[in-house]
This record gives sequence, C-alpha cells and structure tokens, in this order.
Amino acid sequence: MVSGGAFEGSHDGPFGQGYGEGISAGADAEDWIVSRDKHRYDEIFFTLMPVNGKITGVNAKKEMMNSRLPNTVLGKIWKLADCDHDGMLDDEEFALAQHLIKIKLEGYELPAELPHHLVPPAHRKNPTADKKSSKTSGFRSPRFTDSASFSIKQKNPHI
Ligand SMILES: [Ca+2]
Repeated sequence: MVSGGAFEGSHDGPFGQGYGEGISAGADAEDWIVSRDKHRYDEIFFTLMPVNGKITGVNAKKEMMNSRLPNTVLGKIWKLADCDHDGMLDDEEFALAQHLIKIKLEGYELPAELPHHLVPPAHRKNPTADKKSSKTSGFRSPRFTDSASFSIKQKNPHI
C-alpha cells in the first residue's frame, strides 16, 4: 500500500492550473499558438463547405456540437471565435473555435474576452497604421520659412 505520495504536501497538486496552460498557453509565444494545430483544423474546415473562405454558422455549429459541450459553452466559444461578428467563421476563426473547445475539454475555464495572443493574426488591429496616415496632415509649406530665413541672412551686416 502506498500512503501519501509525491503529490502530498503540494496545495494544488501537479494538476493545478499554472501559467502557460489553458487559455494562457501561447501568451509568451511570438507565433499564434492556434497555428500549431491549424493544419488539423483546416482539414475539418474544408469538409464544411466553405464559401468565399468562410463556413456558415449552421455548418460550424454541427461540427462544434461533436465536442458534446453544452450549447451555453459553445455559444460562448462562438462569440469569442467570431472575431468580426459576421456570423460566419473563416479558417482562422474556425481553428480558434476548435482551440477553445480543446481548452474547455481539458478542463480549463474560458475567458470573457479573447486575450490578445489568441486573436487570429488577420483580425488583429494594427495601431501603427493610423499613426502613419496622420503624418501628412502636419506637413506645412517649407518654402515660406526657407525664404524668410534667406532674406534675414541677406540683411545680415556681416556680409
Ligand atoms: Ca467571422
């Protein structure tokens, strides 16, 4: 008989939720963690008859229900995965949905909002894009100031 064991004494045991697992997996990775398994999700995606690169909510729902998760959970996953809220899933959104299903099936909790590291690359907002376009509005005619400083030099008594 084994009494106690290696797990005794540790408050959460070896199965406690640690950093880098569940929803926070991939938070410190440069690449989109979902892309690591995306080729497998893509295979399912293309069996769901995508139109213009997207599958309908109906087809996505059928596949998602195979997970046997309750509808309330799948509804939550849908909201997180449909990043652009168009009622359809593109291949990245679908892969994300499958990733979230996997996380839930592994026993981890889902977040209320999608953490930035899980947002599909195509749906990430690029904050530098707006800054670049506003640069031109600060452009003022440099000729006026140039000629003004030029005329001052002309009046310089040293010349
Ligand atoms: Ca969508």
